[in-house]
Parts: sequence; structure tokens; C-alpha cells
Amino acid sequence: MREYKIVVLGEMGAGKSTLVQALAQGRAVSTEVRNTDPSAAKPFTTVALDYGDIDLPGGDRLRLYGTPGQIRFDFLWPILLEGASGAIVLVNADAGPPDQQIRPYLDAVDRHPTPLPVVMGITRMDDASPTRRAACEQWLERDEGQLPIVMVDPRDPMQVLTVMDVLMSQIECQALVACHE
Ligand SMILES: Nc1nc2c(ncn2[C@@H]2O[C@H](COP(=O)(O)OP(=O)(O)OP(=O)(O)O)[C@@H](O)[C@H]2O)c(=O)[nH]1
Ligand SMILES: [Mg+2]
Repeated sequence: MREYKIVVLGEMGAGKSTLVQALAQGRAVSTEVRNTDPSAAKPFTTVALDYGDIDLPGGDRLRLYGTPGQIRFDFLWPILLEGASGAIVLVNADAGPPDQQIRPYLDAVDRHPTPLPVVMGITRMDDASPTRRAACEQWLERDEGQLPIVMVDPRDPMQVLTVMDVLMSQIECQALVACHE
């Protein structure tokens, strides 16, 4: 049996805790407290981590860790990334410009001691303002295809499984390349 540690990063309100809960079918451990950060209009925020796991049909296990999105918790990201097999970076379509939004989270992934397979997921396309949705679409068109990007509603377990599928392919691809080096 193989175990994969997957870490979910991204801006406050991008849906990291929601994604972990969806995959763990509501059984994830969370550390939500009342939000006092005026920059995000959300009632609760993660202050340590989310944790959920799921057994895959082939006998493998995914261990999913959601990070706190607030920059003041950036010291926690490398700690949670320790021993990771891959990362998901969520982009909140209803927040600031995507390229600026993801920068601190991708920087944390880049500082990881070994190259880490990453998938980016754009969330909240359903309720983003038309201007912000258009900014995301333009960003997608401009993207140079370095990292896979999928649109995902993290409330929907089937969509979350699709993201996991893309990430697992990235992880397998990297392992294959490493075998031939
Ligand atoms: N409409 C819509 N709501 C979403 C989507 N993704 C997440 N949400 C909602 O956004 C809210 C915030 O999501 P969280 O999962 O708490 O966000 P987070 O990334 O964990 O945020 P922090 O822990 O504060 O960094 C929840 O109420 C979710 O239901 C989406 O794609 N569409
Ligand atoms: Mg959270």
C-alpha cells in the first residue's frame, strides 16, 4: 500500500478546507476560528490545518492537509509541506489577480527541497463577478502551460476527485522521469 501526502495551499476563502472536507466525506479534522481579518468577508478561517484521508480503490491512501491561507501563517506552509508527494494550489476566481494571488503559495512550493508536482484549481467561478471571471479566463489563455490548471468547485466531491486524478498523474509522471535519470 502506498500513501500520498497532498498539501492544499491558496488564498483565504479559496476553498481549501471545503476541498479537504469534500474528499474526506465530512470526516476531516479542522481548526476553524471566527475570522477577525477584515480583508476577507468570511465568518471562519483555518488557523492551523485541515486533515482528511481517503482510501483509494487500489489500496493506496491519500492524506490531505489543508493549510491556513492567511499570510501571517506562512511559517506553517513549509512545515505542512514536509514529506509531501504533491500540492494543490487553489485560486479564488472572486479575489485579486490570479498571478499575484498564487505567488506566495507557489514560492512556498518552490522552496521545497525536492521538486513537487503541483496542480492549480480555480474555484468560485460560479459566483465571481463578471470582471473577475474575465480576468481568470484571460489568465488561463495567457498561461504558458507550465502547471496543469483545472476549474473546480471544491464543494463537489466528484470535481475534487478529478483534481486528485490530475495530481496523481503528475506524481506518477515525475516518478517515471526520476527512474530514468
Ligand atoms: N459558490 C462557491 N462557493 C465556494 C466555492 N469554493 C468554496 N466556496 C465557499 O467558500 C467558503 C470558504 O471556503 P473555505 O474552504 O473555508 O476557504 P479556505 O480556503 O479554507 O480559507 P481559509 O482557511 O480562511 O484560508 C465556504 O463557505 C465554501 O462553501 C466555489 O467554487 N463556489
Ligand atoms: Mg481553511
